[in-house]
Amino acid sequence: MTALPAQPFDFPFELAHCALVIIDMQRDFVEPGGFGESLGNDVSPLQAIVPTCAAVLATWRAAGGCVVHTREGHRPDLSDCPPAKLLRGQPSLRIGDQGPMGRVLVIGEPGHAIVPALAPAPGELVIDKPGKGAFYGTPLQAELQQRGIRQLVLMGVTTEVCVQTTMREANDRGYDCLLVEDATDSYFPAFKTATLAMITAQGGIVGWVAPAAAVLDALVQDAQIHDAPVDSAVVPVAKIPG
Ligand code: TIU
Repeated sequence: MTALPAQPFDFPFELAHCALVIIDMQRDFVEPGGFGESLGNDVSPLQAIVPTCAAVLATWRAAGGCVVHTREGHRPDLSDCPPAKLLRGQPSLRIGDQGPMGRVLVIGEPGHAIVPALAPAPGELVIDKPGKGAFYGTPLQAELQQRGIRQLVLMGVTTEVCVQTTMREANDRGYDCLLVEDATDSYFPAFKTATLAMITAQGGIVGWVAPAAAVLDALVQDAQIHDAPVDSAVVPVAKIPG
């Protein structure tokens, strides 16, 4: 066990039982012309976290940890999209409409893909989810159980929507969760700030929060404990761009 410095107190990190869960880093949320922009949002702040997510992902892979990617999206016939979600609000493009990156939030369309810098590697788990939480309507819990996972380190977007929903779902299923604070973002800065505060309040009622640098340090320490050196020539330890 490695004590990972975090709020509200150290996170008892065990790589062998911990999955890195990257939530919905899809072109539809992060790039212009997708679902996020169709809702009236400026997507540029979300693009800014990609290098930090990539640094944590590269080190996690080098350490041999379990990696999970999630993608929010729906079947082409939209049969898994409840009317309440389809008809919500007044977006310029609705789910399933044709946009510049194909049909919005539809599985297999260009906009549904994870951004190239964070593309899943062979053997990594990719969870397609119809809702905000990564456990609802997906095999995620069974896959984590098979791998002996008890802890989740989370990154991705958006902080107060799909990331926080997934953390709360994970809480109720018994997982300890840590959110990497500089590897998540919201279209609303105040909502990100509030979410980080909500997670750590009341003695970590939802979980822990820590910067990417602390996660990178913990990965190196875990590798030393288990005599599995992480190659510092390859791994950008504590060198997070931007
Ligand atoms: N992935 C995710 O957070 N889905 C959203 O729809 N987020 C918004 O903030 N709209």
